[in-house]
Amino acid sequence: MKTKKPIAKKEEEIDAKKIRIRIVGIGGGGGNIISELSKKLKDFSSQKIDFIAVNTDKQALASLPKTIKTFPFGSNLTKGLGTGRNFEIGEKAAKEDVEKLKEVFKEERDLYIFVSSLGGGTGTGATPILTKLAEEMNLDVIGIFTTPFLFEGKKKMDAALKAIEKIKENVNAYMVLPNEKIFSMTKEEISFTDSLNLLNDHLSESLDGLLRTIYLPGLINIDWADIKTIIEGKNKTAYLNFAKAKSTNSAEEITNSLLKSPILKYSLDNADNVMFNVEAGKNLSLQLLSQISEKISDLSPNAKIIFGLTQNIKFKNDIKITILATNSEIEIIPKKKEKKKEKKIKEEVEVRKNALEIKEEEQKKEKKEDEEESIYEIPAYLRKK
Ligand SMILES: Nc1nc2c(ncn2[C@@H]2O[C@H](COP(=O)(O)OP(=O)(O)OP(=O)(O)O)[C@@H](O)[C@H]2O)c(=O)[nH]1
Ligand SMILES: [Mg+2]
Repeated sequence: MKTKKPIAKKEEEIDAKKIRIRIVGIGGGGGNIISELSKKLKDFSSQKIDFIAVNTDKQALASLPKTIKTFPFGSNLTKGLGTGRNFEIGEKAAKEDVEKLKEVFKEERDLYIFVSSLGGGTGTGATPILTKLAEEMNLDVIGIFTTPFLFEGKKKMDAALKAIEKIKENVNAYMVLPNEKIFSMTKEEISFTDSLNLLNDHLSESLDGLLRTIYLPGLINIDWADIKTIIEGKNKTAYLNFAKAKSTNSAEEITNSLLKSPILKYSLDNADNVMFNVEAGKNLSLQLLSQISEKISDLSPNAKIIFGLTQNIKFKNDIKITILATNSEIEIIPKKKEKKKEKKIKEEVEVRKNALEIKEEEQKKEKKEDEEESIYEIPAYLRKK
């Protein structure tokens, strides 16, 4: 009997590897993050992934690596100097230059990833205009946004939240990373810039995992159609995270670190699509793989689950797993630590009160039973045996 050649699968794979992605960083923070990412992804040709930074601040654009295309806008209004933290100016500048901004989408791409740090003037004002343009052109967009630290003030946070409200209708899926979460990423005192880099690095590693999943051929391959399935639709929340481990770690440890991102609180309970890809050396055991897969499936009972496996001989005993899940609740504004403590104390008081009430009720019940039992001649403790 002739064995059938898997021609169809091969063609699919080639197609998937041909897809082109543009990563757009908007404003200062967006530019910083994509600059970090471009360093991580330097092995991918610019034919596959290209980077473009959009800003009103020409000096900020000039400081970016040469691998990033720069796209200044709004010079009439801002003279190339930024918006001075004024998102109304950012919005106005984008609206005035809307025809020029369309050029960001002039070359055809299969997917756009928008990265913007909300709270300042340019990112907050211009991102909703850019996502609206993308929606009008029927483009697939994943949005990744950071929200400001709580100490930066309510005004900035409100502006960021308002922008998210405008943006989310116009993107397939969006992820919100609160800068406030950086506090839980380190115990040590850290400079402001280094702290931002902690988040930027983590996000870059996650995105690196996603893009490798798309581009590297897999033993169990995730193809472009799979990614499209995950991000199909509009206004979906997204959770993208990675975990690095050793093949000696337990499935429990690995899944826990995958599902507990330090920068994004998320639960898989109501997720509708979950894609995860395992990149590992030859030593990865089938048992570990199946246990991890089972745990993820158990946690997201209603989701369509897409699983991929990429072998990387350089990895030896290392494992990197990347997860992308859509449509579940995300925490956009994390509570301040003090608030958390306050809540915990309140809950403890609540529990204690309940325990006292229950104890009292039990005592009353026991007393009543004793009284009832006392009418029998045989002592209660003998009857209970
Ligand atoms: N995670 C992260 N957040 C950043 C970074 N840079 C700035 N931010 C945050 O993003 C908010 C907006 O700052 P920028 O991105 O510099 O502002 P912009 O969009 O360039 O706007 P203007 O400079 O006011 O025109 C800040 O309040 C910070 O909370 C970064 O590199 N990483
Ligand atoms: Mg700026």
